[in-house]
Amino acid sequence: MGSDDGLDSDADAITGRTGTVTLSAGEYNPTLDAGIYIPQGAGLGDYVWLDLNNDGQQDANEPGVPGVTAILNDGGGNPIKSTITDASGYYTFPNLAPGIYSVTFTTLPYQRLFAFQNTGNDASDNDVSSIVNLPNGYPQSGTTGNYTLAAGEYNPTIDAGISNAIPLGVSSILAQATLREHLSTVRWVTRDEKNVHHFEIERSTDAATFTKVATHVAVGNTQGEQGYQIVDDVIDLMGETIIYYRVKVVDIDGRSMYSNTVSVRPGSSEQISAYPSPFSSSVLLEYLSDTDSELEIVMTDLSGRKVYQSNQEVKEGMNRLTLEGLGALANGI
Ligand SMILES: [Ca+2]
Ligand SMILES: [Ca+2]
Ligand SMILES: [Ca+2]
Ligand SMILES: [Ca+2]
Repeated sequence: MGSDDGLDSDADAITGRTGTVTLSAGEYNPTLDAGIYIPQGAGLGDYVWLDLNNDGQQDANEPGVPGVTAILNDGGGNPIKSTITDASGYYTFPNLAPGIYSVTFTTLPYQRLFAFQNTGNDASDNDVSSIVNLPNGYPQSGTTGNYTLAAGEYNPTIDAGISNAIPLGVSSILAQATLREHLSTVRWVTRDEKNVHHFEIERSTDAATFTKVATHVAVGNTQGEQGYQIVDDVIDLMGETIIYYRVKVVDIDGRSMYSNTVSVRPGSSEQISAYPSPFSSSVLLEYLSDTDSELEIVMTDLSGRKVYQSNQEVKEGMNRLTLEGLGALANGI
C-alpha cells in the first residue's frame, strides 16, 4: 500500500500477515512496520541516528547509530528492561501492556552529545529531553518524556538523535603570575573545557612579541573550574623591568584562544599581579609589600594611557585587593 515501502503498511489487510521477507542473522528490517509488532499488545521504538547537519531531524543521508543501550522505563521512571540498537540503529520494545513509558538512552559513542530535542516533526525528531552528564561534561544518559500506549498501539516515533557537532574550547580562562627569586609561576584556571588538547604558555618582555616557553597537557573535558600551573626560570631576564605571560588554549582540531595577559616585575622586590577576568568588571590584585604603606594603583592600557587610579592601604606581606566597577577597563593592565 502506498508508493513508499518505508511508510506504508506491509500487512495484508485481511490476514494480517506480511509477505515473505528474508532477513539475514541480526538484521532488522524497519520497513516492515505494521505486520511485525502489532499482533501481540502494544510496543514502542525505534531509532537512534547521527544528526549530521545538526538540525534535530532525521534526514535521508544520516546513518543509524548501533550499540546504543535503550532502557524502557515505567510511568514512574523505573527501568523495566533494556536492549541495544542494531547495526542500523534500530531498537524495539514489543509486546508491552498498555500504560505509560519512557526510554533512556545510554552508552553513547565516545565524546558525543545529544542532538537538538523535540525540533520539527515528532515522527523524525530527537525525543531525549532530560540528560544526565558525566564529570567530563558528556552525557551519561538521556531520557525521553512519557508516552502513553493504548492496547495494541505501536509507537515507532520515540527516537534519539546524536549530535554531529564536537564542542571545542573553554567558556573562560583566567591566568595569574607571581615571581619568587628567578622563578615565575604562571597559574591558570579554565572553566568547562570541551576537547581541549593542550596549553602553550607564552612569554614577552614588550607585551607585543610573545614566545612559547612551555606546553602543558589539558584534562580536555571538564565541568566547572580546572587549575594548572607551570614554573618558568627567568634568571636570564632579571634585568627586565617587566615580563608578560599569556596562555594559549589549543583544541583538538588546532583552534586556539588566549587567556588574559599577566605580568611579573623582576626589578622590584615588591610584587604585584593582577587577575582581570574578561567576563567581569572587577580585578583582583595580589601585592607583596615590604612595609605597611599606602599603595597608589595606576592602571594603564597597553599603549600606556592611564585608565584607572586609586590609593589603597596595604600591610607588610601579601595583600589581596579587589577593585570593583572597572567595566570596560578590566582588560589590558
Ligand atoms: Ca538531520
Ligand atoms: Ca518529539
Ligand atoms: Ca519523535
Ligand atoms: Ca522512528
